[in-house]
Amino acid sequence: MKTFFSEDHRLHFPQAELSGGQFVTPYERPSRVEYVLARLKERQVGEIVAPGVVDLEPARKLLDPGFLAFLETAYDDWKAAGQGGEVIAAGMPTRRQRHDRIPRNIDGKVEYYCHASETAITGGTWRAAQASLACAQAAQAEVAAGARAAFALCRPPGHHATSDQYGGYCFLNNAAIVAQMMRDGGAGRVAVLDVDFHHGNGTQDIFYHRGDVLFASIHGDPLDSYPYFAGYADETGEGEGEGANINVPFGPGTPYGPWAEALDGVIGRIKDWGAEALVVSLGVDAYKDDPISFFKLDSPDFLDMGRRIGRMGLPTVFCMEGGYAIEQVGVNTVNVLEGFEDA
Ligand code: OKP
Ligand code: ZN
Repeated sequence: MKTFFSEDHRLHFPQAELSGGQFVTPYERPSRVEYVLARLKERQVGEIVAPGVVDLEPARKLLDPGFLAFLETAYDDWKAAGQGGEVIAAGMPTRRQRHDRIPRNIDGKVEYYCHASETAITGGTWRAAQASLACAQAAQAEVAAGARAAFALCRPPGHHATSDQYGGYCFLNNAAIVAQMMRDGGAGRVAVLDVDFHHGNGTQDIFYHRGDVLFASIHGDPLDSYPYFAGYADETGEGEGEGANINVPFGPGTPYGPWAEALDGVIGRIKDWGAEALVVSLGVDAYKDDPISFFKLDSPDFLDMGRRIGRMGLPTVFCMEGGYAIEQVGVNTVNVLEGFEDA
């Protein structure tokens, strides 16, 4: 299958991430994708192609236009206000506060549109986020044109971004936008399968009330892991969306056995529901040595995961999400794609 990749991801590389009370080099760093590219070439998975220009129209329709306008100028506005460093939210709207008024002050706007302060915005973040989305859109177009599958090597990732908040290293929800574009392209029902270690709270939130896009995720129990305030099994969707949201949380140390059993369960439900197309939020941080996660999947498990997904037989767009055991990110990611292809 083809990979869509843009060098512009490099424009997003904050100096630091707030982690454990210290500023550390961000886990979500440019070198992550180098390992994926190297492995794709080594295994000759397929052509690696630069995407066309981003189309923000689908994003404007699906997400809050005010949020997009904020992202576009946040860094410049921050600098214009005399702030010394990169854009970092020091606070966020809390329980019982006003969520219906958007501050005029840029510092306040940042707090309003952010849900996790580990994630900084730099001068190149907006362009990198758009390039990441462009990769996802090019992969979607490839599948719309008849390819069985395509891989969007997105960076920065997207699944924690909601329609109006960034955080968790994510700015634009690539997978959600692709799912909507598949709907607009004629697929009656689209499923998003999120295999990243972290719950895809952004994608869940965007489709929670909708019956035409199903979201399913296997992830670290929110009692024990970021994003903490979403991802419980009793979040099943609301209104039209009731029954179209599936969460399978697991605790620390979970190996591939139960994980794969959950995947089969989720796949069965996606089939029964009648999905016509699939988006995979492909994070490989369920890997045993991932520095910020706690599952125990091994590299061959990712091959098996890909096979199971491939046997669904659906047109599929893979969007890269997380994976921070840098040197293994390539092997694990490409294993999923290879498993998928020889399913
Ligand atoms: C993004 B994706 C590290 C805590 C990190 C944010 C994790 C974002 C993961 N001290 N918290 O889902 O891989
Ligand atoms: Zn993750």
